[in-house]
Amino acid sequence: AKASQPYRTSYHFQPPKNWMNDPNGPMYYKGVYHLFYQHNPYAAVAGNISWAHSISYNLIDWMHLDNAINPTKPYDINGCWSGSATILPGVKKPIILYTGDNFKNQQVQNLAVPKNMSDPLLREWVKSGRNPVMTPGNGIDPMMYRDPTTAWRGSDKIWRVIIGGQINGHGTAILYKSKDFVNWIRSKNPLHSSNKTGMWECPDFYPVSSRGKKGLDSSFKGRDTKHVLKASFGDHDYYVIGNYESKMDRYSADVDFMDSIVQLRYDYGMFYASKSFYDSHKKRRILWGWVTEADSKSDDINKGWSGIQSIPRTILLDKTGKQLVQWPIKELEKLRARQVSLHNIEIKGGTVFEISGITASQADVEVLFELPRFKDQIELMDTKSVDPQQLCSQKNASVRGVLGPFGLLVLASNDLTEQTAIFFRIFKGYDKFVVLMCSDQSRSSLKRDVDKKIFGAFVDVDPSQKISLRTLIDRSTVESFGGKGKACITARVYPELAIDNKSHLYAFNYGTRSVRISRLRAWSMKKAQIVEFHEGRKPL
Ligand code: DQQ
Repeated sequence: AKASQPYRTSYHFQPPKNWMNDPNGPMYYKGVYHLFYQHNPYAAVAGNISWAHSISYNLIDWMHLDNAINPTKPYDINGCWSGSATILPGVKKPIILYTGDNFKNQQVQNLAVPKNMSDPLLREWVKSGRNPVMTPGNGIDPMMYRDPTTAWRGSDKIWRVIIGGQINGHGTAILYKSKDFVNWIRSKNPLHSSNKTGMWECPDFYPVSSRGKKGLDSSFKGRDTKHVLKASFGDHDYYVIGNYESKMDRYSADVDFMDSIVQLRYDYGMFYASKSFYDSHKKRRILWGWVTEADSKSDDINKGWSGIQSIPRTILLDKTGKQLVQWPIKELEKLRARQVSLHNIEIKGGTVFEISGITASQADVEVLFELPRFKDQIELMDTKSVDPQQLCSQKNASVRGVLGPFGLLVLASNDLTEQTAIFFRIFKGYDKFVVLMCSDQSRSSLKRDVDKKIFGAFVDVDPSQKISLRTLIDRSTVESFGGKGKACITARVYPELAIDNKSHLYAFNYGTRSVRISRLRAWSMKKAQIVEFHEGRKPL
């Protein structure tokens, strides 16, 4: 691996080296957070997939342990693929369900449990003698049958789990039930399916509260809850919100997958194969997602690593009930160091100014924008039929409008040759004003062979109120939250000039009208402690 590592992140989770993809089996168990992940122990490219394992006490500082599950058996010899952990009540023991790619390259589902319950870190895991516990058959394509969710238990005490699949060409959440977690019976009907999508990878299914700010355990039953179903396909994590009726195991989505132009995604940038878990300690639901690289395979081999995890996010149902809101976990704030603040500053149309005094390559920035009064002078847009990503690509950061683009230029070189722009634009839609959020990577690096695709999303906020933006900058990662977490966009960038202390942060407004920053706070971020375990190392 390269000695100089300008792109290695400082506070996003990464293995010491080599390939990482999906987060697996996240859980909180007896004071310890566990994260497993898809890992190639031998190279910075996909292959030899095993379950690597790390632990933490705060979800920010991590200790890497030995792999928890390796491909060793006929039923998983071609890879130990994604899966989830469930904490069995009563005995209070965690159990993992994962997909094995077997000796015939068929996908089957397997169990693993901790070898030694008195080890607080649960370092060793053993596979069940009953594996595989679920196998394809009866209309299931053995190549499209994977990624079991955390199980949930109905009032009938029966466990349920869904497996991602494709049946008759349709994305499907295949449902299984079990009394003892070992003998699983496939239900006649899937929990849900869609004829508008293909294969569903890494499904997730969980309740969210329509009142209050607490997360819910996967088995929670009670009033004022909705259920979220997430599926990963076409490079994105899409979700629907709906009602789950556990007696009949019927799920109905309020607005189904791909049914409207509003296709809800956790993140409108790079974020895939995510998984959530219920943190019983802090009563919240936390989401992890895999953020892949946007550079080339040979760059990855050269760097010696590929893939990071998003900052864990708390997920709640928005008060409209129509979407989720996500926010970086509170614990991240402990890494905030030097702070700069600005109040009530006007940014005239066509201007840029530098926000100095912090390490711009490693920062947490929160801004509140306030717009002047406006009515009809702004651009009309048929926002009901336009794809926000396309809109951001056509109207990138250099295209001037009336209200917008305004926002931040991050990981920018001092002459702005390199810059990643996260910004808003306001349009007049049919019946209301619409806020577009973009993350423009097109000028992020002088390097070729890097995917510089632009990302975009509509943010369901009223632009006559203040518009908030939080951006986490971490060397090659730009993770942005618009409208207090109503729209998230994660991007990977590889500047050549704007690295380390040559990296700058700016605020800009290329609209013709001026806008105000009613408040801006930016912090230098410390490095998280992400270390390798060895006997005798003192706990974090
Ligand atoms: N990654 C795993 C599969 C899953 C895919 C293999 C999603 O289980 O479907 O590494 O990224």
